[in-house]
This record gives sequence, structure tokens and C-alpha cells, in this order.
Amino acid sequence: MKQVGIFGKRKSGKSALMYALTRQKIIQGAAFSAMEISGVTRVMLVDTVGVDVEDSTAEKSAQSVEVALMLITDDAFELELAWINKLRKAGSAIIVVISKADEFPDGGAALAAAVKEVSGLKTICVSSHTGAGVIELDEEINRLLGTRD
Ligand SMILES: Nc1nc2c(ncn2[C@@H]2O[C@H](COP(=O)(O)OP(=O)(O)O)[C@@H](O)[C@H]2O)c(=O)[nH]1
Ligand SMILES: [Mg+2]
Repeated sequence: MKQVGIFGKRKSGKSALMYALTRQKIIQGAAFSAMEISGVTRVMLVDTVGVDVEDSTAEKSAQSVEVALMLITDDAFELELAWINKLRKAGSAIIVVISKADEFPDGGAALAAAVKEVSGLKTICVSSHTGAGVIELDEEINRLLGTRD
């Protein structure tokens, strides 16, 4: 089964995002078709310990995920950039998520632009609390998984 890994520092909103994405899948499945419901089990979402924790399990996940979500919550994102390089070397497709976007007056747009500029990666502002950006993120994950069949 294909794996989508959720990476980020402790308290960056990884677990909340996992639940938001899972909810999104279930809602889509109910609203559309049995095909979509089977989609629930097509992908395994992998929650990880913080990238700011000395622990080998996130390292291990980095080696096995098709798509990696890298959560960023503020402009101190050097550690996340280092992980992005690690994930690139491991062959993962990467999406940057500006997490807790509801906490930014501009919805995270300025931080997203800054990260996109240095990483060149697709960057999506997401709030697991309001649901903003969750559908866009889900679509981008599926697009990337589709290109990697
Ligand atoms: N404002 C806001 N807070 C969030 C959001 N997602 C998570 N949080 C809060 O951030 C804290 C850490 O979230 P959690 O998902 O446990 O982070 P993790 O340690 O990366 O798994 C909790 O207090 C959450 O309620 C969000 O989208 N917006
Ligand atoms: Mg967690």
C-alpha cells in the first residue's frame, strides 16, 4: 500500500492534519461513490514523531513514503528544509503545508511564498481546525500518487 507521511516539528499539527485528511476522505466517499470509499484504504497515512525529536522512526518513515507532507508553522524552518533534502534523496514527492493557517492574519500566504521561494515546492496553506485548504491538499496528494503509479 502506498504511504503518505506527515512530517513536522512537535505540535506542528501533524496528528490533527491526519484526522482532517481522513475525515475528508470519508466525506468524499459518502458523497460520491463506492470507488471513493475503497479509496480510503488505498493509501496509508503515516503520522510521525517530530522532526525535532531524536528518534529513528521518522527517519525510517522518510525512506518508505511515496508522498511526504512537510508541515511548517513559522519562519524558523531550517530543520524542515534539511528534512526536505533528506526526503528528496529518498525519492519522495514532497508537499509543503503551512500548518495552522488560521493563526496567520494573511492565512499563511507570506510564509508560503517564502518557503516556496527557497524550496521550489508546491506549498499549501491548511487549517485542520477550519478545514481551509484540506480539499486542495487532498487533491494534490492524489495527483502526486497518480503520477507515481
Ligand atoms: N489554530 C490551530 N491549531 C491547531 C491546528 N492543528 C492543530 N492545532 C493545535 O496544535 C496543537 C498540536 O497539534 P497536534 O496535531 O497534536 O500536533 P503534532 O504534535 O504535530 O501531532 C494542538 O493543541 C492542536 O489543537 C490548526 O489547524 N489550527
Ligand atoms: Mg502528533
